[in-house]
Amino acid sequence: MQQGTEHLYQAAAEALRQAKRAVITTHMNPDGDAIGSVCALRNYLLERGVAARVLLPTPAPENLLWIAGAEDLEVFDAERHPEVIASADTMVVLDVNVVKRFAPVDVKLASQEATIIGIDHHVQPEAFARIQCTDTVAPATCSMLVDLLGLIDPIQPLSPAVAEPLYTGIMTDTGNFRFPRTTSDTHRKIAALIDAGADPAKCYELTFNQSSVGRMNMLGEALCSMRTFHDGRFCVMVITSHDLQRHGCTSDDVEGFVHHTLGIAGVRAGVMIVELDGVIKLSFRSKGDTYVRDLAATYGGGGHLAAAGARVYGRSLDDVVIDVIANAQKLFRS
Ligand SMILES: [Mn+2]
Repeated sequence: MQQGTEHLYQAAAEALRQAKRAVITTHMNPDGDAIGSVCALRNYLLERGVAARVLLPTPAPENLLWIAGAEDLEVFDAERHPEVIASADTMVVLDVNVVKRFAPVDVKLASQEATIIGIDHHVQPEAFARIQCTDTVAPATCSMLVDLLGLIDPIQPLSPAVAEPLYTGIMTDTGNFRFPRTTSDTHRKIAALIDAGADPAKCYELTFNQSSVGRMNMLGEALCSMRTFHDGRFCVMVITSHDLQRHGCTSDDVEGFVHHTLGIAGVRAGVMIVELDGVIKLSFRSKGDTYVRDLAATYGGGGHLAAAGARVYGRSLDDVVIDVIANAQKLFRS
């Protein structure tokens, strides 16, 4: 955990020790760290006799539905769920720093007495939680949860139903243990999770080796679209709505393709530009001392320093592509 934040983890641990009814949520379009963290905490709390429910802003992707507890994930329903939140004594918001990214789930629906806990590794969290644990160098929210669960009960080992979702969250958020925030501490946590019953081969197989032929063909097309700019330092991948349609793919299917932009020698930053119905989705990645978060912010988006995104409405694909290439120039000024 980040220095000076121990008391926050202690406070969160104490609140979760007292919890009787908990609601857990995470960001829209949840990834492996989001689903891993909500399932792990849900399973952990259920094992301790807490009535824990997960309410998601949008559904979990298919390739994560194998995770223990995913069968009970619920997508927020404005009719039934405000009551569930209002009757909870504890609400935990995982892997998200911005209120609008977990709407329509809303901390304002919670009772005055409820304790709102935020646990996240994104920068600059909005002030929605009473207890906010932030660790911007943590490789995953799941790795923060390993610390937190160890504080709640230092004696009892984690069950496989808790260890495996945590393993999966760290595996996915570190790009299979290769992103810069992967440290010896990460690997020590991973070792402990394997000892507690997480199966690495199973977690990889069920999460990643689940493509359709259409998705693989789409990947081929996306790779062929790649071009470099700014002396080979910026790589652009473009996916049109026509491409998606032709291969029977949705925007979920191209999730993660962007990391291939960084696979070209000399490239320091890349973008995947996806044309969807009425919106253009931008996913930025960078490495070394090149950071793309500010570039994403110029399009109203955000995220991590080296992994950020944005959505652009009401502009044509060509227009956005030209604009992004021009704006990316500033990444290489210095
Ligand atoms: Mn995460």
